[in-house]
Amino acid sequence: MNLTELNKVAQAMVAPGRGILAADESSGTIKKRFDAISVENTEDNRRDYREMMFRTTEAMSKYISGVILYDETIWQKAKDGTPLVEIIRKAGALPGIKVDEGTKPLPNCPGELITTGLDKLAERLPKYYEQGARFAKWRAVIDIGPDIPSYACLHANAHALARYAALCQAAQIVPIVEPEILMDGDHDIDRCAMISEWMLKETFQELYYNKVALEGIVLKPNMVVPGKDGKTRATVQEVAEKTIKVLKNCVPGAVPGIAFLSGGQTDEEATANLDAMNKLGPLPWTLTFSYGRALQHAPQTTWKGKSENVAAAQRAFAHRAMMNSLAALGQWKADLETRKAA
Ligand code: 5MM
Repeated sequence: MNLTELNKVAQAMVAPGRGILAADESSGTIKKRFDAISVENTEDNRRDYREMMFRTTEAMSKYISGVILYDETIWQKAKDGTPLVEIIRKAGALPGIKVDEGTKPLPNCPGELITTGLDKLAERLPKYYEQGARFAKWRAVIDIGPDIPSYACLHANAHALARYAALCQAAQIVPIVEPEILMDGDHDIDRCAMISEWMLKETFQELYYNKVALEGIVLKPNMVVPGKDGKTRATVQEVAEKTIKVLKNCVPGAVPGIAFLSGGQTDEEATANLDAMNKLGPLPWTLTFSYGRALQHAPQTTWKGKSENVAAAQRAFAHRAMMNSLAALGQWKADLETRKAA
């Protein structure tokens, strides 16, 4: 493992004012997104949609540091025959790859999930490296309920994250470590804070036992928010303060950066919360975005699968990328949202 190189890539992923586009929806998830805009879930439509974002050249080169791809996409070529990874690279962003293989029920733990994909991962990683991937992603999914999560679930998922991260670093690939506490449920923000802290402590302990070099990872956590069916909503300031408190208690300063998931927040909530956290700085790590839905909702609903909407959808994507870039610098203002690209 060349840690200097891994650290260079991790630093580039969280470079000031830049963040990650999570475009790694599995075929089932992208189907849900396409169903919502009445687009058929075909390989060509998935390619055209993603090509449209990757060709939003200015936004990609100024605001996007890397793109997380699904296995299908990393091997795909654009309509004109250019590999999609080449388009991403030419725009100045790094290609990355989702390597987990989704979740399965965790035995003896009703309602809880374990992320799969460790078998054969050591053999898959060099192929992705050869294809241009310089970072990878693995997501652990933790649900909050009256009796969950259990210690068994947190421990098993943290262990899998650490095993994945160690294998990535051995293959000279920076692992994005994503322990996601879901927003589903009616729990309050303090319960989310408590479970987030527990999972992060568990994750960093497992990373330590598996000898993962923290200088060569990027952490992708949830923000600390109330469950989406909870009675009490939280203010932006409260989300920012509680998230930073948890992160300061759990994440060593050796980690180059933290790139949040949006987790079902609205586009503007995800931007405002990130901005508020950065305004609380200076912080030990760079804080940026690695959003899927909060970057793609606007371009998706503008595009609707129609070629005549491509330019407007690219403007919508560029706008969200710019807003989140400003938030990553703590320089976003709500009134900038009204100057939306038409
Ligand atoms: C883009 O969605 C990713 C993949 O989801 P599936 O494996 O369920 O198809 C997801 O892992 C994503 O990278 C993160 O959760 C961040 O996305 P959001 O939408 O939460 O910002």
